[in-house]
Amino acid sequence: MNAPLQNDVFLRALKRQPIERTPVWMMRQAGRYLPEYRAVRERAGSFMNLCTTPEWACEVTLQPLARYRLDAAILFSDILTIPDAMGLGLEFVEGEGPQFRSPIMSPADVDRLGVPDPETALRYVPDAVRLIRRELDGRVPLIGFSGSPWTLATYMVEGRSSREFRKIKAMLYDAPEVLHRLLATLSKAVSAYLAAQIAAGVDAIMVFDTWGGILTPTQYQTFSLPYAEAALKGIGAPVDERVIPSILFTKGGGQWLSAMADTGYDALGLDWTTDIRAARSEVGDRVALQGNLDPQALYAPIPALKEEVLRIIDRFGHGSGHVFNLGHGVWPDVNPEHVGAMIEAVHEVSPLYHRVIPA
Ligand code: 1CP
Repeated sequence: MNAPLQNDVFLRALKRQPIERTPVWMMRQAGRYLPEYRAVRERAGSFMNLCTTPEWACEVTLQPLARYRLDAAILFSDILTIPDAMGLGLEFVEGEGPQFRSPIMSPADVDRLGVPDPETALRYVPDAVRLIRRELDGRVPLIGFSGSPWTLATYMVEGRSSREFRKIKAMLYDAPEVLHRLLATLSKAVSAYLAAQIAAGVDAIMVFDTWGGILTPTQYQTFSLPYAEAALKGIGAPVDERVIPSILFTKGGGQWLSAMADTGYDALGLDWTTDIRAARSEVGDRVALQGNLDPQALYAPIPALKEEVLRIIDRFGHGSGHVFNLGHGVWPDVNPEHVGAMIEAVHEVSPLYHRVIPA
């Protein structure tokens, strides 16, 4: 059993229920900008050791909470655990990012893929969730996550990080039916993976569609959005009937917010290129919004940084339905003091935007 939550302002904001201030957390909040993360990473020897050892994953998940007044913790893991469990062989090469030993090269490779059982092949993930939940002891909610089927497919077909996405685009144009088969398998894998994280105790889930924004509008509606929707629908209701809010983040997805708002997710993540006021008027009361400080604003002098924080809170405007975050992950060379100043600024200015205005 999870301890009752002492701070549920994040969950209430996702459900657009009344709150007294805007909640704040940060994408990649556990990571290389923190010296204490780099120290544990060094001891673990590799990034994958960190992810696959629940005690280490737990330790780094909790690190940013010891420093900052954050309103949520996010499971320390990676989106590429699913393709790894499908047998692609994930490696993190120093300075080069993730790579697969056996990427998808042919239709036969797609047809060989199975849906990994999260309690066996990915056991370390629900194990980490259970441990983190115990150690958090109800302080703040824990976010579980997955990559979207489309974003996972890009890594599996490219075999590594990419700028041009030549291989996955070639598959999209030359063999769309093969890509659809891959995405269908991935959406089942994502559903099972998220369901296992929920059963292990996460309080909310987020789907990262980091590369949805490289698609044309028609391609996005064909290859990304329907599979992100299917992944959510496939989770099913948790056995204990808890309500688990969900967030969909498409980097570069600002022009598709209305379609995204009709998929069943409770909230949409915004990158920094979208005006949050325009986004709010577009989605209306269908979903909450999360974001969207330019990650580079963390390099600015603190007064300029605080001004940006205030500008975003002010442009969202009065009332619930906003979770403050960056528009993408924090960069590794950011000064941790600036992260602290950003979080404190949200605590300082946001209560004004949640006062009940007398009729
Ligand atoms: O050496 C190291 O310490 C590795 C750096 C690192 C970290 C800290 C990687 C490799 N992954 C992570 C953790 C991580 N990744 C989290 C942890 C929780 C948190 O604090 O937020 C999460 C949620 C992710 C998700 C993730 N991994 C995404 C989606 C979000 C996003 O940033 O767009 C993606 C695309 C990845 C792939 C990945 N893993 C790691 C790197 C460097 C990358 C990006 C590669 C690329 O740019 O293509």
